Amino acid sequence: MTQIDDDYDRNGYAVFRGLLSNDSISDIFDQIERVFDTSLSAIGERITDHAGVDAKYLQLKTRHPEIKAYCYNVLGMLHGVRHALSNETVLAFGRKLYGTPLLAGYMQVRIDDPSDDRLLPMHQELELMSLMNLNIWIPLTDTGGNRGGLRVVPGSHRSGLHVHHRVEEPQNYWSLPLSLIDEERVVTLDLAAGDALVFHPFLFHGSVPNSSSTIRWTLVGRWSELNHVPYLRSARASMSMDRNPDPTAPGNQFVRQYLATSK
Ligand SMILES: O=C(O)CCC(=O)C(=O)O
Repeated sequence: MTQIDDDYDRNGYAVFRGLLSNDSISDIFDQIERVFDTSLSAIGERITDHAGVDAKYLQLKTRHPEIKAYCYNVLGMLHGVRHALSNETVLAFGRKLYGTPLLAGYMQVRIDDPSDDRLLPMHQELELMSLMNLNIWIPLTDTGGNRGGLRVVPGSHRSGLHVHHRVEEPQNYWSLPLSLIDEERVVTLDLAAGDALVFHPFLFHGSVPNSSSTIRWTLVGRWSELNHVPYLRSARASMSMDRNPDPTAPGNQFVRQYLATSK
């Protein structure tokens, strides 16, 4: 067993240090900036060449929030982003973990500016094709300290699948019940740009506010394994699972064994 295997098994997450080189990170930022330049110039906004990617993002966000949202949707499709989130070392780890080929799920670039308008509460990673998946979170800027990042509860992946409910704060999103979160066990991860965090779908995790004056940039990807995919088990199943999957729904028979309350 390697250190990565051991960490993942015990804590529900592990870190591949220095997975992306500085050159790869620069290349991804260049691609992101090209997306912003394309929109800015198409809508007649002035582009200051050396403004940098942060300023261009904030320019769009302040002046054209709808186009900014469209750019956000497109960034996860950039080839540099897909390439980084399909790193062979990480995927080999996932294939060994689950013993099946992996299905590509939602890939995104997260942009957390100091307004903190995208913070996620503590949750498990659900609503994917499979109940079981490998999640990859790669900061493009150093995290921890006052730039915030991700907080997790080590070992929480062993507690099973929990019911989530919708909360308005910090964002209209799904949250684990607060009573489940023992704040004394919460760890804020301190990762360098280019490190890759891999984590189990049941790991309790959520955002840490960005109290710096800079933007936190992160790549996030999800890979589903094949053995817990309702869509492959019933012609009446949807392609993505529900946030709170019903064990009696088509193709969901396996869900019952993971429900936290059944333990
Ligand atoms: O990066 C963050 O702040 C949170 C990301 C996260 O929890 C997720 O994508 O599921």
